[in-house]
Amino acid sequence: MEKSLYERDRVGVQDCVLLEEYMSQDAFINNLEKRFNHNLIYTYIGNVLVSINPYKALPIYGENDIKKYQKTHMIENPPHVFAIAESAYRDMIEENKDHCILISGESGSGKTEASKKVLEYIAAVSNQNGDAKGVKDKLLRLNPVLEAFGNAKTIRNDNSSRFGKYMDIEFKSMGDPVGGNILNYLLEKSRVVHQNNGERNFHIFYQLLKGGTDELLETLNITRNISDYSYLTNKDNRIMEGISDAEQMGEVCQAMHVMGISAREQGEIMAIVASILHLGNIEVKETGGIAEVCGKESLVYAANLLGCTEEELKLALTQKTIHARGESVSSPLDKELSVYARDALAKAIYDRLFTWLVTRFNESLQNNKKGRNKVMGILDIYGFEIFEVNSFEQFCINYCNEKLQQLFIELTLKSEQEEYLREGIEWEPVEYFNNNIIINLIEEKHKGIISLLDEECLRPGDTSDQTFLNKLCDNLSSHNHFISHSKAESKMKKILGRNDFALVHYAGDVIYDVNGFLDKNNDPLFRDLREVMSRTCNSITKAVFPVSELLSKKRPETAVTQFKNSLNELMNILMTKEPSYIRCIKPNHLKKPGVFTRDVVHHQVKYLGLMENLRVRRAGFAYRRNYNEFLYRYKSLSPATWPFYKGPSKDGVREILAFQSCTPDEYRLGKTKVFIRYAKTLFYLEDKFQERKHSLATLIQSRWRGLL
Ligand code: AOV
Ligand code: MG
Repeated sequence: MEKSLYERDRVGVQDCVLLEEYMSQDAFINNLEKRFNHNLIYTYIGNVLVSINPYKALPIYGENDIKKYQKTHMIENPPHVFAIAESAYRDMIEENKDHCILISGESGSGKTEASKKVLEYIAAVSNQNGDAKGVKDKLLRLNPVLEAFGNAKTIRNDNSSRFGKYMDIEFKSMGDPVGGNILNYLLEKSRVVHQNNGERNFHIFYQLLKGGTDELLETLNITRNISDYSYLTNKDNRIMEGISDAEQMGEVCQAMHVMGISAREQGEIMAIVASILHLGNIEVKETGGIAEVCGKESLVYAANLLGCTEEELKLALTQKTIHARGESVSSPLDKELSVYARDALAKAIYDRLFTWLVTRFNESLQNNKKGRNKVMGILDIYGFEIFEVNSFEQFCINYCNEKLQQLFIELTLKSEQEEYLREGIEWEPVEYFNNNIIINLIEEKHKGIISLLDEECLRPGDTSDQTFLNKLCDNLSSHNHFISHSKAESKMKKILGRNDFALVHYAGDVIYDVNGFLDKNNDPLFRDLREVMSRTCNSITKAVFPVSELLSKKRPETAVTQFKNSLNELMNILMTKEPSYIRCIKPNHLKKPGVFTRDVVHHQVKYLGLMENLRVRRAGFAYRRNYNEFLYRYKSLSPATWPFYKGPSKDGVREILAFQSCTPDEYRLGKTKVFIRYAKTLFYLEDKFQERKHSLATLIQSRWRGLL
């Protein structure tokens, strides 16, 4: 049990509910810092794990560490992501409940790494006899492929997830994994054609150029030279420290093989990736307002790889056909529209390829044997982010983080209140910032930002990003969490441009540039291009651009509405499961080990609501423990319970507390648990226990000596 309680002065307390000055934010951060300086990156707030990114490999994830946590209770070992995984896993098997592990924190704080550790742990401790090896192998191989296609270097994180991921692992009643399913959310596909300075395109492009065999590159007509491709250039920084794109390529191909993707399909996938690079190199010039493709080489290569004719692709890129009353009329595009069409095609192909991969993985992980299985979900999404210029993508990402924060608040408050009610202990209400107000600002029907954006996208007539911004300002200016240029105070006014609006998010103020909002939300892909793609010989592009889509008369939902609906579905899924939380914190903005910048941590502690979390968790009581467990540890502290005790454990606990002269103010006895109000009471009991243990040991030793 709490071995390191004694080390509290040197390395801090492992559960912040035991901090004597638990109300003070400084004490809380001091504790995190103390622990971080000793490479203790994990700390609890009750059953919530706080994890601080060490930015260096720590020797705490080995086989022995896994063994240490296996079949143990959370309180028996120091805080660890393995303890959270173990507790969720055991509870799922023993209590027969679905679980989910919710990982949150800002970009670069360690969510994806934590999710991988959870998976590794589960794979290591489940089905040790081996007949689920196939499923486990697949679960472990998923990440390299998903990351290759869905992660990229941003200025916040060298391996930033540019999509949201929720993964369910399905278990048989004995705890053997039998299948899985992934839900993916909104890939940031604009990255395919444009990246900001210091950032990269998705990893797979570099992996292919650096790690593909000579033969493959020759077949795809691509070089190893990154600067040959316009979709990969214009950036300052293309090299990533410590990551070898070439080596990763091997791992990705092997993983695809394990996932059941055939060599032929892998060839088609790489053909698509290469075709996008060629598409980016197609140049368009304009004569008399009419676009014309120049430099045919890239066009030919792209058409070949996708499996259409060069002529078909060229026409689709330079003209637009309107079908009406059985007739079709084609009109030429100008240069701007033609380049737009080219980029839209590149983004659409990549995005659909990504979804195709996820679908294939799900087929490969599908459990065909039906029965009542339990699932454990792991949620790892893109974290809250603020860049110099924030666009539609950041709006969606930050909105998603608001939703998760809301879920966290609702569920932690609810479960604490329920526990108090269940135990018959009086509940002392805790003030909590409820971010519902921001969610309403975004989601509310008719008046929320999403509704206004959709309205502007669907409204016929002269609409633009600017008319959308005007609409926002007209409707929302009085809202406390919305700031328009005209409403901004002078300091903010300077930085808030005429194209901007700002939202006061739970995690900070973010200025959004409306440029591109309408287009990204409408996400149009000209019909001519969709038609060509539906006729391609590459079986993947053919499958992901189905003819049925062309026949459908229904207007597809806008991007933001699709996202909103899928997030709400996700919230419903999560609400039905027993949640565990990992709250990730970034110690500095430099991506450096050993640097703990208080301001940076302070900000995250504040917006993650960790202090409120702590207060809720304590709600007046620093510590709570099941009667049996409490009695087991402290029974030597009262003659009524030592050495033998046979009565009800609640009475035993009462005896111990009375014998140790604890006053009624210091504790409450619930139905199944004892609640201790002050950490000092617990520390007092602990010290007494240690003294007693020591004197008992000495006594036993001297008896032995006497016998000899
Ligand atoms: P994120 O998932 O929270 O960001 P990551 O999990 O990708 O962040 O972590 C960022 C980087 O920090 C990793 O690539 C590692 O180099 C390092 N790191 C994180 N956790 C650990 C750990 N436990 N031990 C060692 N290094 C670690 V984003 O995906 O950007 O929101 O969208
Ligand atoms: Mg991530």
